[in-house]
Amino acid sequence: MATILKNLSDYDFERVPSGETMKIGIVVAEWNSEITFALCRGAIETLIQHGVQEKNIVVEYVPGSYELSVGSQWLAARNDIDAVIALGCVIQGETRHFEFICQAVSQGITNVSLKYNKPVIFGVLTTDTQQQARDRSGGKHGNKGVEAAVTALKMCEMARRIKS
Ligand code: RBF
Repeated sequence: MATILKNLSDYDFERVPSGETMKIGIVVAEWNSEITFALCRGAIETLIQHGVQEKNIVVEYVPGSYELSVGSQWLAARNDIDAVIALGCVIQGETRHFEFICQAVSQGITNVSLKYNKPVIFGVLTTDTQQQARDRSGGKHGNKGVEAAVTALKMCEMARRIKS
């Protein structure tokens, strides 16, 4: 469904697995921190609502979205972490940095996920404007951090079921 029609915070609460026994890593880009810290708050609140214990949420910060790949890799490499959520915000500027960063981080976290055989969730907003990013980090289109947290819990449950 196109994002414009979807509220990123809308989901069926009952269909989200319990996170009681799960340990989740979150890596947050500091670039556009007004947005990314709001994504992080949304993710943490959602994880806690679904039973993840605060001590089982590990948050680390990297300078920008480009660094999310290696930051995710360092967390994914830890045996005790079930899934990693990568949170960033890349806003279209006047240069081609946007394309390079988006391409690098999307490919990078996919590689980490496949290398470590565990979920690494793409919680990166890629928008034309700051306002579009605000709308998706707790504004009128919800919060992508919430969506990322729900995705992490669903994928953790699937991994445990299939891999065990
Ligand atoms: N990082 C982001 O997370 N979001 C951005 O919108 C963003 N824009 C950038 C624009 C330019 C021109 C540059 C040089 C960097 C930008 N970065 C951005 C930072 C990037 O992800 C990375 O931290 C730095 O390039 C250092 O590797």
